[in-house]
Amino acid sequence: MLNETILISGATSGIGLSTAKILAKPGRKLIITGRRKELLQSVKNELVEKGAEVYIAQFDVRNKIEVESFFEQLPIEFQKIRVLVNNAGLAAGLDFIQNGDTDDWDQMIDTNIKGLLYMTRAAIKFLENTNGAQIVNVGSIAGKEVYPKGNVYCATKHAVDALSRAMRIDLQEKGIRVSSVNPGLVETEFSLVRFKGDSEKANAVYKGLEPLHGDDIAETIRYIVETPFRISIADLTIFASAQASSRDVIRK
Ligand code: NDP
Ligand code: 8X3
Repeated sequence: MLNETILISGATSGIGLSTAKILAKPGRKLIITGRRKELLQSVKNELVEKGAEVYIAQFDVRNKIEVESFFEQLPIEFQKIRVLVNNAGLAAGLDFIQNGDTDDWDQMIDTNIKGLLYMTRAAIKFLENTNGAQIVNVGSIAGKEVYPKGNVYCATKHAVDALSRAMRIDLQEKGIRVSSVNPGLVETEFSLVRFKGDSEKANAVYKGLEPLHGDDIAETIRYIVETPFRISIADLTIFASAQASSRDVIRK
């Protein structure tokens, strides 16, 4: 659609960054968010080179006030949002429940569940005035299954799964389609963040297999976003070929 606006949370790296790059084209307006301002500025430059109009917003999705003031301050030309991609999220730590760090739990719950809720609630006012509106929630295979030491991260992604299904029902009358995209292993900054900068542990997650790339998930999101209005893609799970479930991964 010409002149449409797409809002992507967490576009400074990984899946969100790939999605922004793949969706960038002339006639499209992109709003990209994240906490790292310098990265947002450099991503904007790249997207503008591809012909998109871009608005960057630095804020923390955990902060309700910051989320609300971001939406209040949106320039008029970026207010006709057709698509919200709820992508910002993270895992913090990988520990048995009895050893879990409660600060890690707070961070995951506040980002993956509450942040997604704040973004969604505030965005609906804009989406409901736009034809063909869509919300794409980035869930995870961790929202469909659980695995050892994944406890709280898995719980947050199960919540995203439940919220996607609930939103699809609640927003049906407003004509807002809701899709859920659930990746398996994707090599991004995800594991580096989970292991707090320990690159050895992070690299081990993807050792001996070819994981998904951010672009693979971005292409799936592009497919959803560009699908005709009569179609509602409810739920997609995407694995690397070496993965068949959270716990069935073949490594060479
Ligand atoms: P990355 O760490 O590469 O990207 C995460 C993005 O989220 C960054 O842009 C980061 O921006 C943003 N973000 C994190 N916390 C906040 C916050 N509090 N406020 C605003 N932005 C935030 O990881 P991925 O690209 O892999 O992760 C994207 C999504 O995909 C997440 O929801 C993740 O759970 C999900 N996922 C990832 C999988 C994987 O294997 N990689 C598999 C399944 C799902 P900044 O740091 O600038 O704030
Ligand atoms: C990220 C994928 O399997 O590490 O959501 O939980 S996994």
